[in-house]
Amino acid sequence: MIEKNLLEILKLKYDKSIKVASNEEIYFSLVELAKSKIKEKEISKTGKKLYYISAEFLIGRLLKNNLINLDIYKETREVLDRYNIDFSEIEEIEIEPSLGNGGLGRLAACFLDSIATLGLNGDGIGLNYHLGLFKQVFENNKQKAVKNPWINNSGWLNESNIGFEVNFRDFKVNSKLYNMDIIGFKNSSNNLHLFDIDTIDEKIVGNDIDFNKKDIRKNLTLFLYPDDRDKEGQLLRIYQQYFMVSNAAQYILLENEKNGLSLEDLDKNIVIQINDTHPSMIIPELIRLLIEKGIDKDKAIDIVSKTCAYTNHTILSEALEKWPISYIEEVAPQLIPIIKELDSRINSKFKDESVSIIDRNNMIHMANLDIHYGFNVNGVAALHTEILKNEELNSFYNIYKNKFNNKTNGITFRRWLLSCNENLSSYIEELIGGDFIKDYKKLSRLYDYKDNKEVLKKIGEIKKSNKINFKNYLLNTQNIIIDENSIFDIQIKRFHEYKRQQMNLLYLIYKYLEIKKGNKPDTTITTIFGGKAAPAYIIAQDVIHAILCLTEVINNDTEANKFLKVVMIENYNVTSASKVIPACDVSEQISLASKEASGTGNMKFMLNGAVTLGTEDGANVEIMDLVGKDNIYIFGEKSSDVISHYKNRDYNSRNYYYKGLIKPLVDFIVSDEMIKLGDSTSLYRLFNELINKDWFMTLLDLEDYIKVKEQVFKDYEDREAWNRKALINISKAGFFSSDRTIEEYNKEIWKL
Ligand code: 26Q
Repeated sequence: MIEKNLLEILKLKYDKSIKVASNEEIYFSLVELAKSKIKEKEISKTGKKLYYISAEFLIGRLLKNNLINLDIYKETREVLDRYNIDFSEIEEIEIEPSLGNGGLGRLAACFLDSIATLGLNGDGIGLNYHLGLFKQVFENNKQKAVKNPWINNSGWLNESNIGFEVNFRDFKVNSKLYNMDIIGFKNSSNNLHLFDIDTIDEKIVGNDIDFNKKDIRKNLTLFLYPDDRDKEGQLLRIYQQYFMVSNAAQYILLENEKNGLSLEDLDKNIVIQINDTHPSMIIPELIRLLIEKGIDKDKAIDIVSKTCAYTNHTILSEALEKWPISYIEEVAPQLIPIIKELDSRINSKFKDESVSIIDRNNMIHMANLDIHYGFNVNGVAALHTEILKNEELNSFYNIYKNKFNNKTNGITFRRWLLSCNENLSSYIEELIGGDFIKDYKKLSRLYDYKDNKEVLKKIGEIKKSNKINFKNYLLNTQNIIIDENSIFDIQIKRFHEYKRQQMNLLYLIYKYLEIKKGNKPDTTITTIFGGKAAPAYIIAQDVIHAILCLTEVINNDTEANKFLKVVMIENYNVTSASKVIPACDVSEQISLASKEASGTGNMKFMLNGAVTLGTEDGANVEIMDLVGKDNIYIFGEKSSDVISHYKNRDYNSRNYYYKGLIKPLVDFIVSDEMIKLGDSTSLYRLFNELINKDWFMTLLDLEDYIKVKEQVFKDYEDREAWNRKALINISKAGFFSSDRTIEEYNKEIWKL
C-alpha cells in the first residue's frame, strides 16, 4: 500500500518514477503521504480540552517520528530499501525547526507526543519563528551565531485561514495561524498551533544575527529569544509574548464558541497550562477579553483563576521574569488596569510585600501573577518542587499549600528509544515484547536479565555499534575521527555556569597533565561536549572558547591524543542529540546541587544504557533512588549544604584554589599553550571568574568529581559489570516516560 501511495504521489507531484526522483522529491512525497494517512485517521475529540502554551516547542525533525507514530515506518523503509534508497539520506533533507533552546522546549515537544499518544484532547500553542534559535558555528575556537531558516524546507506546516487582530499600543497586526499535526503513537492526532504575521521580512537579518529591533511588523516572529541586553530587545520579547497570548486567548474563546459552550463554564471545558512565565500574560488578557464579552469583572477573574495552571522550570532568580510596568504599557496598555487590579487585590489580602505582583520598583513579577491567579503550581522534579516550597516560593507555599505539587519530567520513548536507537529498541522487544513502548511499566521486565551473560554481552555489542554510527556521523559532519573502542563520556546541554561544563574542562586538564606525567588510562577516553551559549552570556562563551582551545592542545599532542580525545559537537540540536545519546557510556550531569530543576538529558541517556556521573540534583536524585547506588556515580556537595553556603555567604573559591591539586589545573587555562591558540582576554576572564567569584562552586566539588570520575573509568574495565549497570539503568527508566508524566498532569491537574 505504501509503495503504491508513494509512487502515485511522485507521479502526480513531480511526474517522476521513484527511480529517477531526487531525495528532495522523495522527502516531500513522504511528507504528503504521511499527511494523507493523518487525514484518514482524523477524529474530532470532544470533552474538556487542554491548551499547552509555550514560547518553545523543540520538536526536532519530524519525518521518521511521524512515520513511526503512524505505524508505517517499517513498511516505508522496506519500500525504499527495495529501490536502493537510503532512508537516512532522505531524512537529511529536513531542516530541524529550531523552535526552542533547551530543556523546557524539548519537554513541551515530548508532552505533545504523549498527550496525543494517550488520546487526550490537547493542543500546543506557540509562535512560528522564521529563524528560530541561531545556528552555532565554530570560528577561531569561538562560537559564532548565524541564522537558521527552516520553514521553506519543512513541509509539515499547514496553512489555515484563521487569524486574529492583535492590538499593540501604537498599531495593530493581523495574525495568521499555521498548524502542525502531532501524531499519537498508533493513535489519532492533535495540533500544534503556531501564530505568525504575513509582514515578517527575513531579509532584514544579515548573515550574523543583527537586525532592526524596532521594526515590529517585520521582526516580530523572526527569532526565539532575541538578544535582550538592551531595551529594544526587551520590548521585542514583550511584543512576542503579548502576540502569543492574545492569539492564544482569542483562539481558545473562538473554539469555545464554535463548540457552543458558555463562557461562564470556561474552566469546566478547558484548561490552560502555562509553560514557565513566558505565556503569563494570558491571565490578564483572558480576563480582559471575558470582561469585553460582558462577563462581570469578579466572575472573569474567578473563571480565569480556575482555568490556568503554571509550571516552574527554574530556581535561578535571574531567570524569573520581571518586566517594568512602563514596558508593558508601551506594548499593551490595555493590560495595565487589569494587572493593577489583580495586584491591589493581593495587597489588600496579604500584608506581605514579597508576594505582590508589582514590586516597589514598579516591576511586574510574572511568576507571582501565575501563582495567585492560577489554580496549580508545579515543579519538574521532586527535589526542585521541595526547594520551591521550602525556599524560593516559600511565602507563596505558606499561603497556598494545596496549589503546589510535583510532576517529575519525562521523555517520549518513541523519539528517544524507538527512533534514535533502533538496535536497542528491537533487542528489548525481542526480550520482553513491544508493549513497553506504550506501557512504560513493562520496561522493568528487562531487569530479570541482569545476570544473563549473553544478554549483557549483547547490550555491549549494541553500544559498540551505536558508537560506530556516531563515529561515522561525526566524520561526515565535522570531519573528526574518534575511536569506537574508547569510552564515550558525554556532556550535552546548554552552556551555563550552573551546569558546570567548566568543571569537566578542569578534569580534562587534570587528565591531560596526568598522561603527560606518564599515568595513562587503561582505555582511551573520548569526551564529547555539545551545546549553545546565549550570545549575550559572555562567561558561557568563554567556557566554550576554553574547551575548544583545550581540544586543540590535546588533540595535537601526539603523546596524549592516543589516550584522550576531546570533541565539541557543532550546533548541538535534537538531530545530533539523537545520534550521540545512543553511543554514550558516561552521562555527565554535574550541575551544582539545587540548581538544575530536573534535567531531561539525564533520562535520555539512562534509557539508552549510559551510566550517570552526577550530583544530587534535579531528577538525578530520582534516578539514583531507582537504580541504586551501585549503578550511578554521585559526588559533590548536597543541595541542602549548597543552599546554606548561599545563605551564609561562606563559599570562597580562593580557599579551594590553593587546596590540593587544584591550582595547576585552573592555571592551565591561562598557560602559554592555551593562550597561543586562543583569545587571552576571554581565557583570563574565565580564569579570574573561577578564582574570584565561582558563583556555582566549581572548585568546591572539583576534587570529589575527579576522584569519582577516576573510579568510573576504573570500573569500565570490567565490561560485564558495566553492561550490567547499563541494563539496570534501562530497565528502571520506565518511570521517566513522558506518558507517566502526562498521566499525572491529567489525573491531578487537567482532568480531561
Ligand atoms: C527569561 C527571561 C528573559 C529571557 C529568557 C528567559 C528564559 C528563557 C528560557 C528563561 C528560561 C528559559 C528556559 C528554561 C529551561 O529550559 N529550563 C529547563 O527546563 C527543563 C524542563 O523542565 C528542566 O529539565 C531543566 O532542568 C531546566 O533548566
